[in-house]
Amino acid sequence: MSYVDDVIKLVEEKNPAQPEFLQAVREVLESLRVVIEENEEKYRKDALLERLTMPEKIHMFRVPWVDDKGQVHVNQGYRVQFNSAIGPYKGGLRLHPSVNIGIIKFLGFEQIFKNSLTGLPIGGGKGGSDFDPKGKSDREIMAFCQSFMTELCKYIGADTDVPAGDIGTGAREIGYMYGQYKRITGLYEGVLTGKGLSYGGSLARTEATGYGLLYLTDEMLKMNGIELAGKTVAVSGSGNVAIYATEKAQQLGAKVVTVSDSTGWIYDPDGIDVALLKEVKEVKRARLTEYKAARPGAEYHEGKGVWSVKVDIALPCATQNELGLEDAKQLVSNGVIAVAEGANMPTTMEATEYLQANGVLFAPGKAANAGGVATSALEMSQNSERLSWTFEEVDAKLKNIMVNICHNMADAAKRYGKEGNYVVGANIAGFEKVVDAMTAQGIV
Ligand code: NDP
Ligand code: 2IT
Repeated sequence: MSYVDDVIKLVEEKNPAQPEFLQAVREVLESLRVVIEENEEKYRKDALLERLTMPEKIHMFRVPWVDDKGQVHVNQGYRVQFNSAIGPYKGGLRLHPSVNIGIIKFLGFEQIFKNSLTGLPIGGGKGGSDFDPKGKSDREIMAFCQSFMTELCKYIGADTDVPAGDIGTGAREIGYMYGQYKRITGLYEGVLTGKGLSYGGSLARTEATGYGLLYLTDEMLKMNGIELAGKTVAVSGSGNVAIYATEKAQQLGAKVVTVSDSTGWIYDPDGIDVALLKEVKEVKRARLTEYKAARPGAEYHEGKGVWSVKVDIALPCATQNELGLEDAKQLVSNGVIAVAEGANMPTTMEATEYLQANGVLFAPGKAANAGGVATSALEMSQNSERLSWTFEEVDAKLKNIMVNICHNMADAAKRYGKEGNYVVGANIAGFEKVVDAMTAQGIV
């Protein structure tokens, strides 16, 4: 068997109950086949892929906290420090009841290549907890965050591991965690990104993932002779990534007609009202039914359905595996031109293959949503030099990074005879730098 097949089999045997992790490993290794085969003997001897698919360290810990009624709850905390070949571990913290070790490992594995693609010196990591922030009071959120950080602080630091936000972790949670880190360690350092502007946060970090997604999408369309302005767009999700993807798409002249959350979705034929969406989601932390209540021209539907709307561009920005084969078929039959992933692995492998086989431009998450972590790395730079840059400066750097990623993934695909296959291109471009650094640093 080939080395790639051997390692996929090994990872399957060792991680049988981690379907998302296996999915991510298969997707990456399958697409790296062309590169691995060129150096098969050397990589096998160095156990390169065995090392790449095994986290350097995994921390798992108990997170006890007390609710407003005095009841004690216990959650599981995680930090997976996957790969530090090119820089300190970097990646978000997900707070969602679905979180388990397999999901954190999939996210940490993706993060290695994504962070490499940014061109900035950051390794791959991810963490989080099965804590559910929904319906909790501010005090309960603070109690959880303080307890979580009381353990996590032992493993992180500005030069070792720098967590940030992800699903369920936004500015409020980062604030509580930062306060606790500082209280325990006495260090005022850039140990978390996504911080508030008054205590070391970067301008444009809030917007970065969504804006970056549109900068890359715009560039990918341009490379293929297509204009973004005037296009109709479906966005899923209504959190941080979805909101700022919608905002930038509309600034660039496209019309976003859908958003969703875990209970339902909105179809707004006049274009999503971003100010209203922010009010509902960022301020009130309410359901999308409130958006509909304030916007009579919009429709609200229970359950799933954003991919059934006829659009030119689809931007999945909610969660993993939210766009399956049937959705892909519907999008193609409605004439979709491009799909770009704002979320991590939102498209199943079958759906991705179907879209690509039908000529749809497809930008994988590790390239398309890299603007968030790239701007986190810019926040780290600003913290190190104890300065803050203007919004325009950060936004210009972000745009430049996304345009570079777009060309790098296209060029890498071309180099290996897979022109237009940006999944292969992004994986190769991300992999090359990590492998180079791992090889140079010896067997560690
Ligand atoms: P948020 O928590 O701000 O928003 C998540 C959105 O997705 C909400 O609308 C949420 O609905 C919906 N959602 C989450 N889980 C599910 C689910 N299981 N089923 C249906 N809907 C769901 O998170 P972000 O916007 O930060 O993250 C969205 C995606 O983008 C994730 O995949 C994340 O890993 C990825 N990402 C985030 C980055 C960042 O900088 N924040 C950077 C790069 C990638 P509800 O509120 O009802 O749960
Ligand atoms: O998936 C991701 O890239 C993030 N959640 C952002 C990570 C970061 O460190 O900003």
